[in-house]
Amino acid sequence: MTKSLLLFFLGFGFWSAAQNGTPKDTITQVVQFDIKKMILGDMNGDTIIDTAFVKMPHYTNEETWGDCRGGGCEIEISFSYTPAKIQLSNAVDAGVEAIGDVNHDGFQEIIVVPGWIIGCWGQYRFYTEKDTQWNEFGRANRYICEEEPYANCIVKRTKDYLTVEEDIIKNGDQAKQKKKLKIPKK
Ligand SMILES: [Ca+2]
Ligand SMILES: [Ca+2]
Repeated sequence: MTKSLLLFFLGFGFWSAAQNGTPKDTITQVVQFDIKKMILGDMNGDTIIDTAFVKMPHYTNEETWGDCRGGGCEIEISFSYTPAKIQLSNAVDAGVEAIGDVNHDGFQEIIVVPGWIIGCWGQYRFYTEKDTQWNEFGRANRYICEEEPYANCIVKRTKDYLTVEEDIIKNGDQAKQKKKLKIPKK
């Protein structure tokens, strides 16, 4: 058994065990979970539901947030249907959501949202997969403490562009601002 596969099974054990209890807060979750499983729907059109696995670091100890074991606070996201992976640095958690087949190549695009220990301002990062590699094609600044589908940020879809809404601070108040992301060619 390879090391990463072993880690996966260990992580899945922690994840399963944690499902039986009730995690009190996100800090507890990060410490307990090695791997978070996220159901994405059918990503590649083969009618099989696909899954993302978010491998999250452990803290060196619970008193020192921001210090992660094994070097840095890094996330690796792997998928059930493709060998392509996404690596994020300066993150201790991440969310993944499918947003439909934006460029009509038969595979859904995704939004990935890296999470840090504290703070409500984050980024939605848009990815498309080509030749078993994930490529980022845009970002939107978002207030991430409100739980909502990531796809809510997309206000318009055309053949060439996604129009997304960013959260900004304007004259001291939270406001929205539109941004156009060019859709990558298939
Ligand atoms: Ca599938
Ligand atoms: Ca696509």
